[in-house]
Amino acid sequence: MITLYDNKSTLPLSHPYCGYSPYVWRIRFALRFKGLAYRTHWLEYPDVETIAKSIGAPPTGKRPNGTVRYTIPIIHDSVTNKVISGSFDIIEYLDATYPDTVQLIPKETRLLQKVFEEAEPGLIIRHLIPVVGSRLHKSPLITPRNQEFMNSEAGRASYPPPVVYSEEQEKEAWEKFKNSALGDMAKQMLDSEEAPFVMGKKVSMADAVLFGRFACLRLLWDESTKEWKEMMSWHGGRWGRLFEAYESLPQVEKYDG
Ligand SMILES: N[C@@H](CCC(=O)N[C@@H](CS)C(=O)NCC(=O)O)C(=O)O
Repeated sequence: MITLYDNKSTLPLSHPYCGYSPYVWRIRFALRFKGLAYRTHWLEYPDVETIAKSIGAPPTGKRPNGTVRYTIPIIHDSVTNKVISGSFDIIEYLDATYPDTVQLIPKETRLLQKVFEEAEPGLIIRHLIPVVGSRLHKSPLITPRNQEFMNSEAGRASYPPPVVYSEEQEKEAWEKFKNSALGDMAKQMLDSEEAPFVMGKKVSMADAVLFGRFACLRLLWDESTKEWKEMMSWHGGRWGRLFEAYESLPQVEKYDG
């Protein structure tokens, strides 16, 4: 069985949306499409490095001060006894280890998938910062230890500083997120009810990247909110169809806390 290491919110551990890391959601997306069962090992940010080292997960980068940075997602696969970190590497590992499952990084598109993943901060995140900026840091859904991490220097590699934006700035940010970030992208994509994915009918890593970002927003704007409903209806409902494609698949998550 695969164990996925994820960061918890204050929601119950059995709640399907307890985790909110966009990068971990990429893996949940991949595992669901691949039909691979997994359980979650919940942690909080200050535990990531200790746990990563204890299970032999490699760091995924460096902090601005030059020290190594350990991140989630991490997976441990008990079948192969391998531990992998970094969302791209994890999905590539899953493709290679389970070749009969849906391949999210088809070899001939590897560079394109990688470039898309690396372009995401410029395409989406920069527009999202003022949208979530004020809310995220004070959300009661963030555990106190995670709040502390997010407000610390170490947290800067994962989170923007806790700037408070005016209502006007937030409104403008939503428009830019909708029209510049997602709208410009949607214009370049196939537009058909039967083809909800970046590559049309074929799901890939690029969809995991987009899905992950929306799934992270769902912590702040859950499905009952006007914001979520609007997001899912934007651009002909294509983001909604991406979620429907995921939700329509059998659950592979084992919620044992
Ligand atoms: N390139 C990594 C990035 C993962 C990442 O940034 N994870 C954040 C959580 S959203 C993290 O673990 N941050 C912990 C830290 O910076 O100490 C991936 O794709 O998996």
